[in-house]
Amino acid sequence: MGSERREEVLIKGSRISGTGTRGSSSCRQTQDEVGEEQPLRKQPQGRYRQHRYASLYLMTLDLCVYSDDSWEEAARVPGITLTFHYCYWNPKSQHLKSLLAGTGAAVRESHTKHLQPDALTPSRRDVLVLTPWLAPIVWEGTFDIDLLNAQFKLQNATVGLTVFAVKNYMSFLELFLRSAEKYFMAGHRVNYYIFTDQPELVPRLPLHSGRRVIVLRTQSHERWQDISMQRMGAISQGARQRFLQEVDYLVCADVDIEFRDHVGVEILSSLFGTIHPDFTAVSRYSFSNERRPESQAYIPEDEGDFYYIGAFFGGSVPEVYRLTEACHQAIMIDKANHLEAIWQEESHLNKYLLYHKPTKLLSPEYMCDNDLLKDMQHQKKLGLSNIVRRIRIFALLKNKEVKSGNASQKVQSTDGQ
Ligand code: UD2
Repeated sequence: MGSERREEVLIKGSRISGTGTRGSSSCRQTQDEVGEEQPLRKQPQGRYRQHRYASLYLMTLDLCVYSDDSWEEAARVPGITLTFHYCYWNPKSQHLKSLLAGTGAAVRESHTKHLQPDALTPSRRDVLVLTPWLAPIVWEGTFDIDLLNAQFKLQNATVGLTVFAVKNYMSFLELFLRSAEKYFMAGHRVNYYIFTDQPELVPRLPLHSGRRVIVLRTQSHERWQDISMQRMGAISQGARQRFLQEVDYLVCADVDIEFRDHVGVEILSSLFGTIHPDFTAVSRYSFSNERRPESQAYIPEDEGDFYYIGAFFGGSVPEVYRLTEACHQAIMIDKANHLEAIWQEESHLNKYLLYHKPTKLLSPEYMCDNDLLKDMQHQKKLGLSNIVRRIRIFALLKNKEVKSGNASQKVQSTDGQ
């Protein structure tokens, strides 16, 4: 992480860093990477390479002309030129050739052996595996990971994992990264996007091939609530500035968690949320939603499907951009009206997911907390079976001082790392 490579920048008032390939020239960006550095995509060769650079140049001009820093918005501006640039030259566009990429392999892969699904035998009888809007709920026993991995490889996709480590929450980052290297998207390409106010403290860890750490500077606030809430705006801005170009999926996580078991491509979908472990089997009347009608996060008592945790959600980059931008705008409106939702951005996330149904839900296996763990141990003692069969992600306990910003926490992995 040579300081000579670092260039600090200011984008729209808040500090962020990166090497956006498509930012307007008025936006200076920073990239600060640790660990093994891998080129994200194969570099285009020969004529195509030149065309790509030419197109980047033209796109920059277009963005300036439309004076709009939102690529999505700019792409909607009528005009053949921009559409042509975007669709023909953008490496992630649905060019005919790229649409066909992998189809040959798909025919070959169809010979991969896997168990035949039985139309008359449900994968689990003890839990809901499909919502009324036909989104699968991911539990152990509902998927075949080898089959999913083979399908995912055909997409040639990269997954981005965003995490915030601000102030003394930096103490959680090493375990987060170490455990993610072990269990998160093992065998696949991953970009870790670490938002922090202390880039120099980001641990430099050995990474598996195809995985990189990208450090993005973000603001610190006095109140933990503001730090937690600002994540929506920062992720939305990051999506506009670089994630859309660099990764296919985004997963957004709290830092005070530990990956304890496999978390792979089974979680990916256009838009996914995770069922809060404390609200798995409770009526919607008991959900911890915002109940003040004046707030943008308001949900009436007789509405609500599931209560989603703010600590783990994601989807395709455009969908995560829509979600985070909508939540950010709602937070800003509340702020202007001197309101803060009961569970900050988690309340806004729940409002969004109520009216924009997620295409996949993750069971509490993907965010187990101490209460659930105790319940599980109790069930086991009684000789009863648990609906949660594997703890994949564990929300770590924090001491009060960490939350209030007065001390950092000694964080240790369960497997002694
Ligand atoms: C819950 C949610 C969390 C969020 C929050 C909103 C869980 C497991 N998590 O967590 O996702 O919706 O409620 O109230 O239920 N952070 C810092 N520095 C700080 C404070 C926060 O980096 O000083 C970041 C960090 O990534 C942390 C996240 O913000 O994981 C959420 O903050 P928290 O863990 O203190 O919030 P908590 O436990 O109330």
